[in-house]
Amino acid sequence: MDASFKDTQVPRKLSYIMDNPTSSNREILLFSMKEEVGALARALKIFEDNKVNLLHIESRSSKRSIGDYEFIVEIDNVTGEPNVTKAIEGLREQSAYFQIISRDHKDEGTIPWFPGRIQDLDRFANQILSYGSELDSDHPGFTDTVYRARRKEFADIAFHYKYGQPIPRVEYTPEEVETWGTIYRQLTKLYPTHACREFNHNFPLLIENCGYKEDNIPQLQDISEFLHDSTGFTLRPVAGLLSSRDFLAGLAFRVFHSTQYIRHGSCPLYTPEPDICHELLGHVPLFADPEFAQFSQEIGLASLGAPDDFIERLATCYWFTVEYGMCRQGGELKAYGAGLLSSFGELEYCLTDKPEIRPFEPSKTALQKYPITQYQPVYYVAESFEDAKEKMIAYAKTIPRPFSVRYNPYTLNVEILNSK
Ligand code: HBI
Ligand code: NLE
Ligand code: FE
Repeated sequence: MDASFKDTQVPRKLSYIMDNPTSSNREILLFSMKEEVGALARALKIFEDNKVNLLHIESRSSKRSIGDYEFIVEIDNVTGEPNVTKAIEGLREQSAYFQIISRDHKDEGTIPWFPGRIQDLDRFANQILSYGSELDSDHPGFTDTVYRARRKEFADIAFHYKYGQPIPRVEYTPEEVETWGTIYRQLTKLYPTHACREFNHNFPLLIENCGYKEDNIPQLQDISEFLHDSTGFTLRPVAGLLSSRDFLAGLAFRVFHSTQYIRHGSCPLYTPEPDICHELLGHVPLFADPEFAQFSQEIGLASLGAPDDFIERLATCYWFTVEYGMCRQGGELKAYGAGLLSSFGELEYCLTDKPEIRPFEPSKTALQKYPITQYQPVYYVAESFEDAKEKMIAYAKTIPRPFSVRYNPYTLNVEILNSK
């Protein structure tokens, strides 16, 4: 009864305004019943009686309660539809164990919705917090109408993108290539001394295989294919900033949401916003490293269904590792965070004696406050990616979740395990 094939046939709203995320919402119900003849049929009857559309159903024997059977049912919850509430209440009464997974998770006890299949990431596209054609008044591109129109073109690519499609190629203008060139020229001078070993190993491969050079902005599709061959990571175009929850969820599937536009040419050496220079020069060389890829995926997996306060802590760990991480190699400090590797200004600054340096320790790092529009006053140092990964896995175990998750690399699905 897996109706997932139907999903692709449903016309999707392509709105630029944040869709009301609760107007029509898939919800997952996890419940258990005594193993006896007709148990599931009775449960399903409740949905039928209340005319609730089922999208997917799975069953298995329960590990929580021996002899019980556990069901995972995905429903189409149309908010304000009293039948759905009635069905849920009816089912709750009949089940030994009952749990709701929903985008709308203000109720205590409801687990925040998360993608279970890689295709589910298509649902993030119109949930962005801000995007290019609506720039803030202090953005250097605010009064530049040409720049704003260009940002809208890029936003449109991302809004229309669906999983499995090749990422549309873009012809960058001479001014855009010029901005890239300025950044590329400056940064490549610093990489040999300032970037970590893994970065300097992969960077030449990107020059060889993906068209990294001063006078060419590489194409996301070529890089996505390169990363897929190296670590299974792929790129998805994104119009602007996603919520931390959505952004981190992508990492669970080894998917990195990448911007495609370039920063405004007036201040090339530092911008607080991600742009193509940041993604390609900062992030991509590290996602081609197997240990780093696994580390990143662990943060993603830890985030699935986590409560809001833990999402914030995981986002902070992400910030001080993937974005602004430093590491010790051969007794010297090196940068591996993308925000450092894409900013000439901050890459130079991070190795001076101005910032404070502390060891990466997720339970402490997760609580650190940080500025987003200026150089970081504090950096955290990882001993190695493997060590950082082990620490993240241990930290993830402290997140309150009534289930654990496992990524299945064959089906590209996340499986919900009923034992913690
Ligand atoms: N969204 N598109 C995009 N790119 C990012 O780098 C990004 C994001 N949302 C949140 C975020 N980064 C981080 O600051 C953490 O909150 C995960
Ligand atoms: N400050 C970085 C840069 O200028 O490339 C971008 C950081 C994005 C989080
Ligand atoms: Fe980034």
